[in-house]
Amino acid sequence: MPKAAVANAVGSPLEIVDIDVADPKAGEIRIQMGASGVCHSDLSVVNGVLPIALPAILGHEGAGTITQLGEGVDNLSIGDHVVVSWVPQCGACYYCEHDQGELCEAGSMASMSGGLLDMTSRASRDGVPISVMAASGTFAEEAVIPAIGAVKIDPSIPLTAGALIGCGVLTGFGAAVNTASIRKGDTVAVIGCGGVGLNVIQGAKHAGAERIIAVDMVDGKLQTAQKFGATDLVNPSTDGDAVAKVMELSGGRGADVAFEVIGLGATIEQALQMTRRGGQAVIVGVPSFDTMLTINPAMDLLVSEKQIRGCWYGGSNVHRDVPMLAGLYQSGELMLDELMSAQISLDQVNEALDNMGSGEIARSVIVY
Ligand code: PAD
Ligand code: ZN
Repeated sequence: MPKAAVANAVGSPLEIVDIDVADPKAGEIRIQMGASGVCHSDLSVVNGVLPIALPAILGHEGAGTITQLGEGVDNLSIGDHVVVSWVPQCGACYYCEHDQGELCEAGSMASMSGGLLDMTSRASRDGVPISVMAASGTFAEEAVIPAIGAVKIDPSIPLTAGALIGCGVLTGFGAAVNTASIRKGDTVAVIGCGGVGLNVIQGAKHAGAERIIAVDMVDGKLQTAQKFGATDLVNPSTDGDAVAKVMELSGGRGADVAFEVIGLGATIEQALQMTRRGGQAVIVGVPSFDTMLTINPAMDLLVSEKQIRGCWYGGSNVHRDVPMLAGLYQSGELMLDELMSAQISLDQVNEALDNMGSGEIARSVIVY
């Protein structure tokens, strides 16, 4: 029986249990999970910040090998290595056709439902169904997922690297390249330099940003940020107010684009304050659903012509962007191995969630 890490209740550690995984239905595939990253969004489910139906198998940043095909799946084969997309993307709905695959109609419904495209899960324990996080549930040795939520990668790419692409890299790199369309010479600020923020930094560097100001409370995170392309480092706990620092570093004008990659109201407001007139503040971090902001629409938006916008899954078309990112990794332009600060077993997932706040951990990756 495959093992999985299950959240039973908000605030409780994940329980490692044996599960049953039913056969894939039409349009679904079974995968043997190879690796799964541990993302802050997993911790947010445990904390109750991100509400999903419990009990649930967490994990949404995974890659694995196809072991079974449901009826009608003809674009994938048994043995293929695939990255799991936590928003399955159909390619045919209004959003997919308007280059907003991250908002795919069927995929978004599935992703929020705790199940697959028909909103039911294939996983169960002693006959009782268990939800899966984001149509994936990658904290499991085996999973059945929608075929449109799998993107084939070259088998020479380690599944650990493939897993990281599945959430942190698509989201962070995509926030810089797709959502903000960073231009050559831009000045960028990134508040929060964890697994996702580091990828905003490497995406900004790739897009040609000249100045990349990393903001984090942990010096270890800032040192890693520098390796990923940050040109200036700000630790508000020792260097003072982050907004003042970014204004100073940008000649008093502010950043062309400021990203919030933590998920706190206060730092989202800071991102808007440190954005230049006419620039963009991009929300990547997921705040609790009751967070409200104080924005002065006349000054903060109208007269200053600033934009504030959300970024879901890096504005990614996964069927286009996963192969692109895998190619950048193969050509040495995308740092993925460096993101993986610890390889762990499934049993160590609670420790990885606990360690998320420490300076050393960029991403812990479960290897199956
Ligand atoms: P992480 O825990 O690895 O990184 C968060 C970073 O923020 C850490 O380095 C902290 O030290 C730092 N930090 C915390 N508080 C502060 C503060 N007050 N000031 C400065 N720095 C601070 O998380 P992650 O990188 O895995 O995820 C970051 C967020 O992105 C989180 O909210 C997650 O849920 C969200 C996310 N969003 C999407 C999306 O589609 N928008 C996708 C994936 C993850
Ligand atoms: Zn994630």
